[in-house]
Amino acid sequence: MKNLNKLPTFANGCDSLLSKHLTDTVFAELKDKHTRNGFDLQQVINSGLINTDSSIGVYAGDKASYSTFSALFDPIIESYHGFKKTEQHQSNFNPNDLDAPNPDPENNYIISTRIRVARNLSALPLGSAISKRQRKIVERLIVVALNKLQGKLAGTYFPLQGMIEAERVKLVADHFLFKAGDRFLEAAGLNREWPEGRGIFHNDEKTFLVWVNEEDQLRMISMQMGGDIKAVFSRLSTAVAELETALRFSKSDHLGYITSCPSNLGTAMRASVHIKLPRLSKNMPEFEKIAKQYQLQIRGIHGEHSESQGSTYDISNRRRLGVTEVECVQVLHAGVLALINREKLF
Ligand code: ADP
Ligand code: ILO
Repeated sequence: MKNLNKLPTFANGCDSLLSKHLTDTVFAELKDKHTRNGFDLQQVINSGLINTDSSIGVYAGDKASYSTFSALFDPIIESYHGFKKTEQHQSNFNPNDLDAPNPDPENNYIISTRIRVARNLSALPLGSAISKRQRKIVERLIVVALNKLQGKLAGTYFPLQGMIEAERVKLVADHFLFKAGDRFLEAAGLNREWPEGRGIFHNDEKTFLVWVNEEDQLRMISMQMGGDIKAVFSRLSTAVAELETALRFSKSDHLGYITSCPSNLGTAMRASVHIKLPRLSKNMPEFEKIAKQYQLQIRGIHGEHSESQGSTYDISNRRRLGVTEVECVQVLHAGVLALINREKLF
């Protein structure tokens, strides 16, 4: 891609972290830089330039993007996660340290719980800068590792290419599979040669799933109906530890696990519940106030950038870097309890 020659302007109303942090000085410092994989500033910011409704607007093409373009990534990372460039990320994925009894044992509010982490292989570029050949290698390495899983985690890999369309649509509608054609990923170069090299692995019960070569090379997902957050966390912790024995994931002491989007750095964990809040959701300012207090994000039930349906929302931890895996989930648990308690008072 060609380097930019002047500071891009952002449409009125554009509120992305990119538009806030791409100042004249930062632009001048970065405009001629690129990583060893040839990833340049145009590629870092293209998604945010095209999609002016982006909340973040940047993607990394490789681990080196975070250092080469640190003048832009560091302030974005600090704004999103409240994590300073002098800090070190800490991890704790031990379920014994999680205190999370089911906040809704009678199943009145929580429909389902899902926790995912993103990972990328350390030897290869991230999806925005990867070649078609390298993407196939990534898929092969991951499938070999997945095929070694045993017991309840054992399952089958289904490549996207050749999948029956009705089956794909059903997997998406049932919240198991990623959507096709995401415009944010498209502009970031993450959809090149779609659907080649992409696919989904899942066990028979569809409680453990792995997305291959979507925004990140792996999205490992544990999910089940109801609000047993600890069971979901424990399953994911076991699965990730097993896969980590077979695959070398990209990480750094400072940023934790390396991901395509800076919002996913660190734990790369998004822990969510689908929750019905018919009364509280009629009072959005109060709903949003409680979510903000617990640093939770509110999404629609068909994922990011989707609308809610029938007063059911996707509630998840917003911060992923500078907090441990246990803390991400502890925050979700506390926030969900607070939301349920408020809903009961109406
Ligand atoms: P990500 O979790 O990777 O950030 P999305 O927000 O796009 O991605 O969500 C991916 C899919 O996971 C969507 O179909 C969404 O509805 C589903 N999902 C998220 N949280 C839950 C949940 N708690 N229960 C069931 N499905 C969920
Ligand atoms: N690039 C999009 C999405 C950012 C956060 N979400 C994900 C899936 N990485 C934006 O800036 O709104």
